[in-house]
Amino acid sequence: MKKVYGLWLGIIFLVAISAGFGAARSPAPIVLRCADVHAFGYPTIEGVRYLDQLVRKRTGGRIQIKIYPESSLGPEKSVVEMVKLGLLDMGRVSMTEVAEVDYRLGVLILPYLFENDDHKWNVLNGPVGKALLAGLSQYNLIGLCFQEAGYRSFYNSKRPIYRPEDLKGLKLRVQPSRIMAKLVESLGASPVPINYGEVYAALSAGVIDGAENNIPSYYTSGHYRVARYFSFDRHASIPEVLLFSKKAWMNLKEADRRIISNAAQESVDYQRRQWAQFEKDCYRKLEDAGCQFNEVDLEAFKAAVAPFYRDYREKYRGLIESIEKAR
Ligand code: BDP
Repeated sequence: MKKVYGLWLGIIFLVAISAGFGAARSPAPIVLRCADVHAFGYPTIEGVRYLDQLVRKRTGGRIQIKIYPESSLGPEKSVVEMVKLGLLDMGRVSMTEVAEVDYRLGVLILPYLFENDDHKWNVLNGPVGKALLAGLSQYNLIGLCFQEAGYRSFYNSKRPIYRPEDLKGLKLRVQPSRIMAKLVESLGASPVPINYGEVYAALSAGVIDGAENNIPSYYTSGHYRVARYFSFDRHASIPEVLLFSKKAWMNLKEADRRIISNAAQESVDYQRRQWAQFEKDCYRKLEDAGCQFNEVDLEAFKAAVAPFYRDYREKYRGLIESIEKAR
């Protein structure tokens, strides 16, 4: 009898504790969910993890970021949609996907737009970059910051590419983007839009011959195993962007928003350093794996995209000129 009595007391005690009686409990933290297509360890995610650490520290743990890696919440297109609708708090995505929502951002994915990294970061950190991020607000998105994503080049399973003509007839995966499809088409290859998470299967099945991306993605996606020719044409340096849902943003206190946006700015330098190291490590591993790298005839590539570029110069009148001035 005594035993049963004790058991009941124990249960009542546990229930009381979990209901919060008798103890001063701090409110549950705000957990912001953030999607990424990459795995932990990839510099985009590491940038967001650094941001999480800063935000936790500065809010005494009241606000935290939980990352959902490896497209676990869906492809980037749906992530952008979910963030727009306020169904998801944050998404780290490629600028290419956001340019489908806000066409002005498409200027940043044009081929050979930036002369080098300094030029690129002058633009991204300067008035043009700030205005482009701020413009996202009309699409219910808050552009928190850019991230580094190196240079994208073509790779395929058939042959090394030295000149644009070598691309003729190849079926190449592009990000689901009108601009990227047009670019590949203008170079004589057939663009096949496929979500990032599905490219490996398409390459292995021979549905496509190749794709284009930076060195870290070429390595971590495993594409190098099925497409061993990587040709450094460096046609675009497309920044990553960290998006916040405007709906979730408006639910935060002004002071917390300031903490998050300042911390996001601070995370950029960290992310860029991570990128530089990661890119080197991936390149070494790719060489060890026997991938075939080659430089291309850059002048021929620049000449080949010139007509394409002229069309967009019209479309992005003013913007391109400001970007060129920031050299
Ligand atoms: C990677 C970007 C990622 C894109 C992917 C792609 O980091 O955001 O989804 O390219 O090609 O470099 O789709």
